[in-house]
Order: sequence, then structure tokens, then C-alpha cells
Amino acid sequence: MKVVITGFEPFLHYTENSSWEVASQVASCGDVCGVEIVKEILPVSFMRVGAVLRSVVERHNPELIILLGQAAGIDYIKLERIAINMMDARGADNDGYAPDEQIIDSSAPTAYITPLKIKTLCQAIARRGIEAKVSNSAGLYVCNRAYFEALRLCNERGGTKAIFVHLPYYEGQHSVSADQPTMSLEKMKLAIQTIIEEINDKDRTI
Ligand code: PCA
Repeated sequence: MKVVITGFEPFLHYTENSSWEVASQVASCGDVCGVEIVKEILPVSFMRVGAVLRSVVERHNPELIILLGQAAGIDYIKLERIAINMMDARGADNDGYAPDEQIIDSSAPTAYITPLKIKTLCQAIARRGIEAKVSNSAGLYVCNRAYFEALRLCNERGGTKAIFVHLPYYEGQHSVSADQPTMSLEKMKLAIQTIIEEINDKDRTI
């Protein structure tokens, strides 16, 4: 199996993004149980992220895309089930764009749902002693847009599945205030490796 793992560049006031740190760590561990893993960075741009993702997928032709994003205020791994056909932003993206309840594509479905078994993946992560929760909304910011484009690509192509995982800040992350919840990079890496193992194992029923 070939896996593409994506993380985002920093955005808003952050100078790091936990999603890119974790993507880099997972990819640098080499393969997990014979699975080839490549990392790619995505722009925090509503308008550019779809084209970047498309070229990544065309270049690597993966069977699985794991998209990672940083989420504020959580101390657990958040597995996203759904991407919604809408964009909305309180803070502008890295291009200075802040959509206001805007439909992504009026000819596309209202939402896409990952075919992967999110609850099973959550349980597998919990068995490793790491807290994980199912989420039915990835928000309406760039992470949701990226997931929407990934699931749309999967539908077009067949043979590729995608999952989006929101991650906490990591312990010691500089641009994050001390009172914010965090998780160790080691735990987050293990959670993502668990997802890969589980999908590779149970494959193609998950
Ligand atoms: N988190 C943002 C976008 C980039 C990131 O890491 C989000 O949750 O939409």
C-alpha cells in the first residue's frame, strides 16, 4: 500500500503547525509494516489547496491519503468523518481570503463522507492508550476545504481512500500559550501509525 500523508504550513499567528511536524515524523520513520509513506505540505489557502492536492495525488497515485490538520483547544486525536460543501472563516487564510458562508461548488454534493470506518480506527488508537474521538464536522476553514477536495478526488478516481485527522498542539510548541492543551509528538505519531496499520491489516474492509 502507498500512503500520502499531508500536513499544513503555519497559519494565522502560528509559527509552526503540529500537523506538519507529525506528518514529517511519521514519514521519516520509514515504512510502517511494509507500507510506503510520503509526506507533502499543503498551503493554508482556500483557493489553492485543491489544485495542490490534485497534483500530489496524481504524482503519487496513493491508495490512502491521510490529511492532518492542527486544531486549537483539543487534547485528543479527532477523526473526521465528513467534509461539508461550505467555506467560512473568522481569520483570513494565508492569501488574505476570508469567505463568508460560501458554497465551495454548487454542482457538487452538500457533503462527502469518508468510506473508512472511523469508529474502528478510534478504538484501535484508544487500545494504544491514546484518546481519540469521532467528529462529524471538520469546521468550515481550510482543513474542511482540503478534506472536501480529497474526498471528491477519491470519488473521481476509485481505488483511493482519504481520512482527515485533527491534531492538538504539540508539547513545547512555541507560538502556543502555556494554558493550551497539548499532546506529545510521540503519541500523535503512534496514533497515525496505528491508523495506517489498521487500514493495511483489515484492508479493504475498513
Ligand atoms: N488547521 C486549520 C487549517 C490548517 C490547519 O492546520 C483548520 O482546522 O482548518
